[in-house]
Amino acid sequence: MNHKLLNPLRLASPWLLLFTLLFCAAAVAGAATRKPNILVILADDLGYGELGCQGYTQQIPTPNIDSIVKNGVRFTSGYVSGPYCSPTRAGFMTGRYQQRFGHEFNPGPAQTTPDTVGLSLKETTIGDRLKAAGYATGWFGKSHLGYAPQFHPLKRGFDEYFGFLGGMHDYLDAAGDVNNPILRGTAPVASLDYTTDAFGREAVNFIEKHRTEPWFVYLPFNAVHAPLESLEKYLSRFANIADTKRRTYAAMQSAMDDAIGTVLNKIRECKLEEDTLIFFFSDNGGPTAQTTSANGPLRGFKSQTWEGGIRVAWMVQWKGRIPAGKVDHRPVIQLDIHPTALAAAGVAIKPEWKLDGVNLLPYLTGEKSGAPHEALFWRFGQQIALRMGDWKLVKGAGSKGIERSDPLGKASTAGAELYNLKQDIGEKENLAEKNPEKLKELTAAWEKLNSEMIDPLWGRNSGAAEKKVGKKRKTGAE
Ligand SMILES: [Ca+2]
Repeated sequence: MNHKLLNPLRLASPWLLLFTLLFCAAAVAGAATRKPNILVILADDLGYGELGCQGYTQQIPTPNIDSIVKNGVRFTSGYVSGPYCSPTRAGFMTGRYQQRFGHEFNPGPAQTTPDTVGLSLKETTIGDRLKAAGYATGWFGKSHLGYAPQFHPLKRGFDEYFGFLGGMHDYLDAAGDVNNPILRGTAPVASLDYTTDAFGREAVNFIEKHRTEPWFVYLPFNAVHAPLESLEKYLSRFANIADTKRRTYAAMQSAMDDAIGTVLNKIRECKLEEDTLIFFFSDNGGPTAQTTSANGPLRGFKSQTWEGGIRVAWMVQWKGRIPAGKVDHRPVIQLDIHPTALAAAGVAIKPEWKLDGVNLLPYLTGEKSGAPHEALFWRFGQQIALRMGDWKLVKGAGSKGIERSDPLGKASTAGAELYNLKQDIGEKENLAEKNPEKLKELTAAWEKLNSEMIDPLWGRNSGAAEKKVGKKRKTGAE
């Protein structure tokens, strides 16, 4: 009896062991080759100086955003390719300088924007490419890349969309502007609690739904863009701030940090932290006079090619894959996110895509030393800039911040100033006369890049176009 019973067991054991080993090996291999999730968090009009981790204004705690820096790398010279909302978003989406395809300025409000104005259909988005690589793709928040149906996020590589198509939105009223409603897919939603909470919640739900497959979440908050609106639950945190405007701004930034916390917690809860590459940046610098959003030591504001318009909070996290708690002073730009995400996803980057962005992964891991870019380029109407090493060539606007008084005309390097940002982060001392050779070198580099760009396909918003929106809430302008 025993003999007969034991025999099959004796036979079964080696097979069982073999199958167990094969199963475990397959599981390990599967885990190692799992494509990482990609999370891109974009703040709107957040000044360089505002977050706790940036080390300047310490008035508004941002523990959740700061945790990205604690777990990853903060770039002190992190840039965006536009000093304004839509151009920066076009650059991020394509990984290319937006002036290559004429997207130099914002589309205007829905009522005055022609159906042809939006992110060029000749361009391929990061959503298109990650979707083709098998990713579930979700976009939760602002678009600002065109209103016509062909520009809708669902047509640009995204499976799911919840947000609005204009440049700004009421935080509390879903239908505050019939021309720019909050949409689920393409259908206006009936109610809204608070855009910041809602966008975070939608991202969390998407991650939960797709936890077992690779996903890409693009989370562009309208916070902390105007209008200044918040909820009592956030305002009550800042009872110590007497100034109403500043208090409301603080509440908005705090709400955004909370919403980001819910997303990061969901990733942790799903045990996906080591499988998720996370980026955070702002689309342009702070318009301090309008919202109080401050740019720390930087000169200038949103809409300018001074550092205050284009240098932003910029950080990346990939637990277990890139260093934690590191501060990196090498210049990077939001164009880099596109190729970096693709490289992480195992997508081979083709030269014919003509990306301006650089895959930062080897620079983050230390595999490559040196600077990712020889030079960074800006053109915004007649404002120009170029950064090369510690040096910056710049022809900036006046000192007021958002201005629409730039005369039309071609940009040129005539009269451009020269600064050494390592010694002079505030762009106070123009060194052009003292360093004619350096001025010449940077001018030549700007002219070369500029010769590759095309003229803007549409002009800068005019005040007149905005007035046409009427007294109801302003929407698409900024
Ligand atoms: Ca913006």
